[in-house]
Amino acid sequence: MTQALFGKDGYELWMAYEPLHSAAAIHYLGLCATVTVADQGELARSAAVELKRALPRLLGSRAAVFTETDSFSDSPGHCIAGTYATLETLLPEGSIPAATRTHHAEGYQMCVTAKGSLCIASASERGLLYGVFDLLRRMSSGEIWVPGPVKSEPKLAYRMLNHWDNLDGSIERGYAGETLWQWAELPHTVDPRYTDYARACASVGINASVLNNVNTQYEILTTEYLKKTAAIASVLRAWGIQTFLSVNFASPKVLGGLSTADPLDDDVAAWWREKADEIYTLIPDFGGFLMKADSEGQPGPYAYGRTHADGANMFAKVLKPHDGIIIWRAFVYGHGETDRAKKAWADFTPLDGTFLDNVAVQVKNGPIDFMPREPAHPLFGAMDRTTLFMEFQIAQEYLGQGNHIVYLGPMWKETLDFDTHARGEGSTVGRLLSADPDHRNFTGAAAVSNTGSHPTWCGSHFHPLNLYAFGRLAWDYTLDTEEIAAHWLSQTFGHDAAFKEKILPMLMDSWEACIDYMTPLGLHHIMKEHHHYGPDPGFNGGAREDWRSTYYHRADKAGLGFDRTRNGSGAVDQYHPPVADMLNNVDTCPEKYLLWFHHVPWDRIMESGRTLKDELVYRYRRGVEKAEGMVRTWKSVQKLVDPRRYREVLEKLEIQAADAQEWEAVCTAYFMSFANQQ
Ligand code: GCW
Repeated sequence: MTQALFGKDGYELWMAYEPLHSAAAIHYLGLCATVTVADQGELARSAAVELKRALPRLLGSRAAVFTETDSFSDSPGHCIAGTYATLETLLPEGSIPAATRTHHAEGYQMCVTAKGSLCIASASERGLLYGVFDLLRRMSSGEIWVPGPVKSEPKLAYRMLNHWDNLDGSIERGYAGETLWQWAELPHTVDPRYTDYARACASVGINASVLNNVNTQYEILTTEYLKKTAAIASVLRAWGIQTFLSVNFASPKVLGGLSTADPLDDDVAAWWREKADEIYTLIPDFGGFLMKADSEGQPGPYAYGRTHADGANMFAKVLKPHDGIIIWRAFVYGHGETDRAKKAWADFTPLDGTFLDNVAVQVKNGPIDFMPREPAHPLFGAMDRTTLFMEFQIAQEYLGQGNHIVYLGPMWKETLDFDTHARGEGSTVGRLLSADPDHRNFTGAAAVSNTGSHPTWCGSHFHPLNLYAFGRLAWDYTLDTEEIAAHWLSQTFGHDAAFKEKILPMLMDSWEACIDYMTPLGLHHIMKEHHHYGPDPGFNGGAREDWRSTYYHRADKAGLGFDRTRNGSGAVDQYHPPVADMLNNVDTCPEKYLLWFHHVPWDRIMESGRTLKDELVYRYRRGVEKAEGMVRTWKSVQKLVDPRRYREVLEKLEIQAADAQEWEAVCTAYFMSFANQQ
């Protein structure tokens, strides 16, 4: 029914390039009445394609005219985009201001030449592509940019999406339809949607994509599937995206017929070498492998008495001659640990310094599992001699999935700004991640994607914001999350100031709202079993203790929360001393993490002056009120958005508000049944 409503289906994401209002259009026509893309390579061609698509839409009938380099004239009103090497052959020496010049392989500068042309200059064609997208972002967000010198370089080298897509088309923790990858028809039919996927990624600086689930299917490494993968990789390559695969540790046994997958066995290494050679013949710029080993039933080196480093290093050696990398996940838990939050640190810190230099250990943002709020993972700052990549989750497995509108930028920022004190004050996770002490340009962040075949790509008209924000923050974690959301809003919904005034604050508050109605004050993992949607704080069954809600909240008549202090599990001491001391003390532990680290008496007086018991009730109520407020806010902008998007978003917000009520009802009834025993 909603399909029949007039309006956008969301397919174009933030790249609809709506006509600019006349002042902005005139302004930008004055900067790029004619456009020249000076380089000829594949990435420069993509940049030109995007400009040719965007400029006529943005600037209307007087759209910019494209010229060839031989007719390019360096003068005001012209825009030239090119690599330094090419520009030096076209422009007189000294034309490009040196001050903002970048030598970074992916960086770019935007400047005005001595004669007045707007210039997007870069060390590589990939930088050129990012520079072009920067200009288009400024234009399409309605910003009247007065060309001052801009220099931009990514703070992280690998900015990756991890798809948890299965070969049967389903997506683990996917809430936006089936996979984008049409395996059955590949490699013969190459869906044009791959190009649009790649454009969207490139537009926010994403440069790597792991196509398949970390819970793998072996078939991905068969020649048949490698050819299909190669066809996707060819599309992604044109937009600067390197293709990676998740592989199964036991592949040499299952696919290769060997009797073992022991990483120290010569035949096993030889099998992987041969497989890598095959892959690189088909995909010369293949990025490498992502590995989930000895985690949640996936095979790994432990079966052979080997360590994660033994496993990772075997792959590192196999991939090294091809310049590939192995990304080894640190998401391990269970067996021999009383507190799940402690397991990854316990298993991985002893291995620091033993990983080869093309191994990255990929660590989730927090020590449990993509909860609505977690303290930063204690591995950040604990492995000085190992490259750590960040793993975020864009798919909102535990945050209302495809239904709740929750802007995750502020959540990721909180982790990136978390001060580990690893190298003294100011050792934030963001700084540690982006530190590149030996100049190997080997840093990175990944995020579990929320994309699928849904018309909006991500599940609703607002879910793409999180994909966008991940790319922007992976490029530069110091960016302001409000500004990121503001740009996205204008690019997606247009430039109406009244709309933005209402919706931007709604988005900025949406994460705290979700925490309030789901897991306030440091509560975590009290969702329903398996699918993780909806509340089930009383859940006490199932296969494993550390999948039970009661394991995490420990409610009893004395109080609430998991004691991870030195009197409890001792997890606090996995952090550096000033942080550990701060978290260990109930009076200095931030309230947002209180029940994560402490078992707190129900009558404890909180910062608000309320008891814990009353504060909990208050927070759940506040969350519901915020969710209901989001519905009202959205209704107030009805006239400012097309009917289709208005209706489809309203439907989601109504689900969110109803779910918030359920969370409040279930959780307060459950927790009060303990508090009231006092
Ligand atoms: O969050 C949990 C998910 C699993 C996932 C696992 C992981 C891919 O519930 O579905 O498996 O994390 O990160 O490996």
